[in-house]
Amino acid sequence: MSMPQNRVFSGVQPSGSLHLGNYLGAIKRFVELQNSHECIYCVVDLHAITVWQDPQELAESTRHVAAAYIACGIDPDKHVVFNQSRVGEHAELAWIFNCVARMGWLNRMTQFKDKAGKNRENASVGLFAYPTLMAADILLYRATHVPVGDDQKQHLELCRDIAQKFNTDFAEPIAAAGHGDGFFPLTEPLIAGPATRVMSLRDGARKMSKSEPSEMSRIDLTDDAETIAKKIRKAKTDPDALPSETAGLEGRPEADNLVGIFAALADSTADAVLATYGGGTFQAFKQDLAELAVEKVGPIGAEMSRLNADPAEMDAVLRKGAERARVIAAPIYDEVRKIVGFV
Ligand code: AQP
Repeated sequence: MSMPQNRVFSGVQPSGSLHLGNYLGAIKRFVELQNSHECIYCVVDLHAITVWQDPQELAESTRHVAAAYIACGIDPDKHVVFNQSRVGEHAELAWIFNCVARMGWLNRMTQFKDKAGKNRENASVGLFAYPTLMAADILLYRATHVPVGDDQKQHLELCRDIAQKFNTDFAEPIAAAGHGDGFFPLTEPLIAGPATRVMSLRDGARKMSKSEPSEMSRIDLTDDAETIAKKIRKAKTDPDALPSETAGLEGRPEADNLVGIFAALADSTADAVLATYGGGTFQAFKQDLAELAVEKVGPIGAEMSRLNADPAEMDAVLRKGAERARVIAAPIYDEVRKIVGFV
C-alpha cells in the first residue's frame, strides 16, 4: 500500500445553518481543490454531538450540509461526499489516537476552552477529545492536505503530533510491514486567502459562528437577497472613512472583516479592494458588498433549497459516498490493526 500523494480530506459539522465563514474559510477551497486533488468531504455528525443536538435537527442538518457541498459546486460523483457516522472506522481509529495523544496536548486546545467556557466540568468528554477524532478523520484516509479555516490550525498541528508519535511508538511493526517512512503522513493544512477567519458582523472580535445566537452576526447561505443586504447594511463599522492601504485596517477589526469578505467574494485581495474604495464612506462600500454577496451567495441558497426539498436524494448521495469512503478506509485501518497488535 503506497502513501497517497495528493489526497484532500475535510469536514463540516451539521450543527446549524452554514454561513459565509464556512463558505469562504472552507467550502470555497474544497470546490477549487477538486481539479487538482482526490477529495473526500465529510459531514462530521460524530463531531456535532460533542454538544447537544436535537436528533431530528441533526438528521436534517446532515442532509443540509451535503446539499450545501453540492450547491457550492462539489461533485459527489467525482469525489467522495458522506457522513462520518456511517464509517465506523473513524470512531475506532479515534480510540487508538486517544491512547496515543497526551492529556497535556489536549489541555492546550483553545477551541475546547472557548466552547466549554467557565463550565468545563460539565463539558462532554467528546468535546475534550474532539481533536483526536479529527485526527482520525484525516489519517484514516492518509490524507496529505486539509483545507480549513484559521480556527482549526491548532487541531491540525495536533493531528501532525499524533501522526508523528504513532509513527515513532510503532516504528518497528511499521518498518516490518514495509512502511519505511512512517505509516501516517504529516498532513499539511491549507489555510490561505483573504477570509480564513470571517468575523461576526456585530463584533469584529468574535468569529462568525453557527452557534452564535444573533442571526444578524452572520450571513447564512440560505439567506434571501433582502436579508443579506439588511445584514450587511447593519454590520458594525467605525466612524472613519475606509483607508487606502491594508496597514490602515490595523485596530479596525470590523472594517478589516468587511474588506476581507469583499476580497474573498470577488476573488481579489484586500489591497485591490482598498485601491477602489479607500477614502470613501462605508455606506457606498456596503452597498456594493451587498450586491456582490447577493450575486455569489444567492444562487447557492437557491440550489440548497431545491436539494433540501428531496431528503431521500441527499440520503442516497451520503450512502453511496460512505460506501466509497469505506473502500479507501478499510484497508488502511486493517493495516493499523496489525501495526497496533490487534488480532
Ligand atoms: N468564521 C469562520 N471563518 C472562516 N472559516 C470558518 N470555519 C468556521 N467558521 C469560520 C471553517 O468552516 C469549516 C467547518 O467548520 P465546522 O462547522 O466544522 O466547525 P466550527 O469551526 O466550529 O464552525 P462554527 O460555525 O463556529 O460552528 P459551531 O458554532 O457549531 O462551533 C472549518 O474548516 C472551519 O475552520
